[in-house]
Amino acid sequence: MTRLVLVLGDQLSEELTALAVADPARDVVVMAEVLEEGTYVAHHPKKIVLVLAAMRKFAAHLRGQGWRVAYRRLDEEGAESIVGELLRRAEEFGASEVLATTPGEWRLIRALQEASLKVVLHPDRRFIASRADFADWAAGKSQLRMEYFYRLMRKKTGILMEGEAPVGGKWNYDAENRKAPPKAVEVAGPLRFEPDAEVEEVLALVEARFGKHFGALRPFWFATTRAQALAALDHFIAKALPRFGDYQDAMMVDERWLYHSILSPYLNIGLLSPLEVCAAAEAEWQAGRAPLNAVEGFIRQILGWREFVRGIYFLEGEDYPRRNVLGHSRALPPLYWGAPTDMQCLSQVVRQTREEAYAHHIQRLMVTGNFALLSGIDPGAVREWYLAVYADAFEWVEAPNTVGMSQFADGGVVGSKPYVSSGAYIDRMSNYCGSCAYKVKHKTGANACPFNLLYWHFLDRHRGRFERNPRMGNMYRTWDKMEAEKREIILREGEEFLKKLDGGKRV
Ligand code: FAD
Ligand code: DLZ
Ligand code: SF4
Repeated sequence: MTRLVLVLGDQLSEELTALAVADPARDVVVMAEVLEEGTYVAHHPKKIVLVLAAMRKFAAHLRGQGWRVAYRRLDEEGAESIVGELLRRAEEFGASEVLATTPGEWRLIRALQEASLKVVLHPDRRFIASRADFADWAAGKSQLRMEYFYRLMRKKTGILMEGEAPVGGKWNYDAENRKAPPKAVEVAGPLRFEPDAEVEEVLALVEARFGKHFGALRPFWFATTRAQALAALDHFIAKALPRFGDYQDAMMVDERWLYHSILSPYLNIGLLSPLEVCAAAEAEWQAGRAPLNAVEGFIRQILGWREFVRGIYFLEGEDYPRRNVLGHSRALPPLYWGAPTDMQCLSQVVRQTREEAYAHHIQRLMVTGNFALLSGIDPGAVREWYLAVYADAFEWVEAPNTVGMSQFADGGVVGSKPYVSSGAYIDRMSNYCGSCAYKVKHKTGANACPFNLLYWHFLDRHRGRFERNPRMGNMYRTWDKMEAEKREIILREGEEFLKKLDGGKRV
């Protein structure tokens, strides 16, 4: 009997488990563009185009390989949910069983498990650590730290290893990866691809259906095939990787890419595999064309962080994305949706997010994330924002980064302390402050950088939770040493700033 083989929009890989266990002579691949996946959050239009265009091209690729593919385009007759489409196709093909690769989101896993159809979920093997590997590693540990998991992944893959030891004698070269912004950036960013007729068709469709979502649709230049994604990988490895390490944390006015790879959208929808990306970077070091600090720093993000956060997402369970241990409840201010702001750092990051569906890690963590955490914004609203606005955002990777790393809403599962800073950190790592209406060196007063006020406001209001954290004791000692009058002014001005934010006023 015919079986259906489900391939989701972020499962565009030939080595997908559901394809491996299916039989092209007997089974039908089901792929479906559905309204529900485009609107469960209001995804950035560029992200929707990326997913739909890459889905269409992957379907053609599978047909070329001999698969029968039942593909539903959004403007064709059909159901508006994945499960609805499966039911419709089951009837059409007289199928009663679905082979699926476990989705990267609890929402969809539950929908498939609850469908009135037999759905067999196979593990997603496109990761270096399986869910079971991660659970075994985590068992019995009171604290899970990325660094130790990363070492295990290095040993498992043999990447940057000499026998049992790390090459160069150190596991981690992070200390060499924190340079302030360079004078100029020598790479013109990622490889861009002119939309072909098929992408143009999707652009028109997305404009008509999702035109009101936050984000600029054009210019659209993402890779939409594996061949293009491989070309983007080669471009990054040759042009930007050697300097990736040095400037990994730097931020610059009107410089969107610096030496970052912009490969996460391709990794996350399956056009590239994590291991091939790491191997390409390692080969560049072996050939003497990229230094170890850059290559190790880059590989750590993928072999370490990417695998670690996925492990956390599945280990922690379905409620994880909704955690809120700090009890934050403030509404997300309109500036996150592009309302004008005088804060240059936020203005730069939000503008770039709107135009490119991209911001690099430190922009997400130390600008938009830091501001939301210091201001006490509801982490649920923050999570929805990140899930909507970035082309690489899928819940398994987005939630631990947002709820955990950025908002500390998980109480310390991902990070041992909250990532908070005053304006001084942003000033050190960027050139934003020089052109800001606020003064980063002012601690109080009308022009004081809001991060300077909110930083102490945050520490003060969460004293009970963080005072005894060994990594935060210094901060409290500095606060306590300040004159009482100054502390009072900071707290009062911080409060006034938050009132302004709540009132929807420009900040
Ligand atoms: P590079 O700087 O070139 O890094 C190389 C690769 O490492 C990335 O492509 C990515 O695959 C991986 N990587 C780096 N950091 C992380 C990380 N913390 N977690 C997982 N993988 C990582 N990444 C996503 O892929 N999807 C998300 O939805 C997402 N949401 C985030 C939300 C917040 C609040 C924060 C702080 C980070 C988030 N990240 C997310 C992690 C990181 O910001 C992006 O992976 C990175 O900016 C992607 O750009 P890039 O490809 O140029 O990365
Ligand atoms: C993100 C996305 C969008 C916008 N649209 C679709 C779609 O129409 N069909 C589909 O199969 N997948 C889509 N996706 C990706 C899914 O949302 C993703 O597979 C789940 O969130 C699980 O990670
Ligand atoms: Fe951001 Fe403050 Fe610097 Fe302005 S002064 S760019 S608000 S950190």
